[in-house]
Amino acid sequence: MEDKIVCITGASSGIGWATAKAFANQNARLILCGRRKEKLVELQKQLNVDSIQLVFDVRERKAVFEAFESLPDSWKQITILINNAGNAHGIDPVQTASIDDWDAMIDGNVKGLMYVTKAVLPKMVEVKKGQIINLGSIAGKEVYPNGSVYCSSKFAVDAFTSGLRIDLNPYKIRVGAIHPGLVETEFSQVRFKGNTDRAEKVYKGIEALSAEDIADAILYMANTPERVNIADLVILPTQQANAYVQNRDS
Ligand code: NDP
Ligand code: 8X3
Repeated sequence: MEDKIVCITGASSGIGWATAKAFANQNARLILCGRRKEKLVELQKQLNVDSIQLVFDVRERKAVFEAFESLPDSWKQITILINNAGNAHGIDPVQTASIDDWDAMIDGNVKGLMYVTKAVLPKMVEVKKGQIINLGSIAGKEVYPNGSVYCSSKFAVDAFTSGLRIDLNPYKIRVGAIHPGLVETEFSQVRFKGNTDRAEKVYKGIEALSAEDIADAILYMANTPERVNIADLVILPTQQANAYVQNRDS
């Protein structure tokens, strides 16, 4: 990975953070993105590789493009883009859910991922080389109760990934997605707006996946020979059968 520039959105926490560490262990050069600059600084201190940070909100279209334009020339040719930034906000039936939560999920998980892709793509297309790995979810394969809009956002990531793979086929750019089940990160803290009791219940009685489990899989996708494109990877905890069937220890 020494000659590779890997851009990770949502590097300030969870899966993105673990992925940055996994790629750093392989000596990749890293572009670390997120809104919380202090977290990115903390991460950079733990990495022994050349890295740079881009602080922006993926929902802010102008900020996304300005961020990538601001990269020094020696960082502009991104080899691997990991579109990981995203979150769930709330878990409610449509009739009572908050529209602000919907906006946060659709604008961040869907439009934000598209903006970042659009900002990074021209250089990949120019050299006919690159790889894009999107973070979908089991929630983008099956809908679960009270998750209609988060699930919609991840179904959109799945569809966008498939479409992008078709569009980029002439350019030999690899496009794939990874769809985890329950991963224990800050995800549920964000979903339940800091209500730790509700967040902890999500992982009670189940050995959830770790962020490192997903980082390992992302690294695997990136390390396959260039003739190989892992297009779609669903990863569940052993105690989870699908988006809504789980075998919890009592
Ligand atoms: P975390 O909450 O731990 O991390 C989310 C990351 O996304 C943070 O680094 C956050 O950075 C960034 N982010 C969120 N919103 C924005 C935004 N508007 N602009 C820029 N960055 C943003 O959650 P996970 O690591 O678990 O989630 C990572 C991805 O994995 C998400 O796309 C999520 O949907 C997906 N996923 C998670 C699963 C789980 O069970 N945890 C399962 C399946 C998929 P900051 O706040 O600094 O901006
Ligand atoms: C995160 C997994 O099941 O909480 O995408 O939606 S789930």
